[in-house]
Amino acid sequence: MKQELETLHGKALQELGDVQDTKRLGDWRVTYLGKKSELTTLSKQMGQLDAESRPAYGQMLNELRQALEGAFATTKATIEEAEQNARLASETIDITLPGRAIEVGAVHPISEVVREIEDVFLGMGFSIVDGPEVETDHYNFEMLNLPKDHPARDMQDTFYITEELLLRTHTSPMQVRTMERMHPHVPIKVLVPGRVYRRDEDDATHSHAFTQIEGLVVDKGIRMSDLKGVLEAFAKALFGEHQRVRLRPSYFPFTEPSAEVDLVCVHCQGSGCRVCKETGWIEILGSGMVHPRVLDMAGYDSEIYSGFAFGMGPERIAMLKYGITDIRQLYQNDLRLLRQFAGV
Ligand code: 2U9
Repeated sequence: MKQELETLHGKALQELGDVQDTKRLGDWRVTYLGKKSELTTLSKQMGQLDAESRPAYGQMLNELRQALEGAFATTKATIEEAEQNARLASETIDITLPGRAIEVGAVHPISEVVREIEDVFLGMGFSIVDGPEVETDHYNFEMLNLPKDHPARDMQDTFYITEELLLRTHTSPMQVRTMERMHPHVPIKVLVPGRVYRRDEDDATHSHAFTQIEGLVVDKGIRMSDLKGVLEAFAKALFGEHQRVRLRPSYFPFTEPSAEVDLVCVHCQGSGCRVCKETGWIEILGSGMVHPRVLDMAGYDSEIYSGFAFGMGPERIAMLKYGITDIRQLYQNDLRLLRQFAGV
């Protein structure tokens, strides 16, 4: 019997010596230490032995089990270490390789100009409001003194969605909505930036979708000199303290009187050049005193209240500031252009 156990011991150790991986190690354990192993079978058969030889045989079985379990644990540790080393070797990363650079975006020149303009007017106590790009004929035209048969509607070719719904042609409907919301309170001082749409052929200076910033001030006793003072402060903040503005008579249906606002040419400082067509001045704004009919329609009695309004195109200002000659460059998202504004 002792011989039998020694043979089993020898065979088990020899097989264990060939085991190289965890899977086969598990199989080995089942074979030599498992419930159906020879060793377990022999242990179960102990009862058939006579009482005298039982203790010695039992001890031999125990010793064999301990020896096999010890050998198993040692091999297990060796295999696991080898497997771990192999894994570490295959997963080695080269920490000296340079990383992939993160692309840093830039604020788009139009957004940059809009932000700068917003800052200037926030500094003068204006609030910023925005509103829907799909508007009603009522707010986009009727409330701005542009009834259906008004010839000035031709000035703004419109994208209609239905008879009554359209893409706003200016941000002015939002000023009307603001007056309706605020009435009868004063003062109103709002700035309305946003996208607007016109059925224009795109060319170097026109786009069917562009950005507008309009402003509105309503209070008792607002005069044309307030308009000029605010716009001159704006021009100085955006283009430098040396700036001056010049008002020229104009016409808008929603303002009376109306005025175009010119800046001293940012290119030649007024001496005359190609940019200003030798006039020394560049037009950057439209403006005027809010038409009494517009005030009355929105609920502000024009006998008591008055106001001024203005409108400008940030694309045009961005083109002047950055020397961009074709408005379409502002919409093409060409990274060669946009990258130049990183960090501005
Ligand atoms: C209300 C009353 C009056 C807004 C105004 C202009 C003059 C103007 C243009 C400038 C270049 C639009 O972007 S542009 O094409 N705008 O010249 N806009 S006054 O007047 C208003 C608006 C709302 C209730």
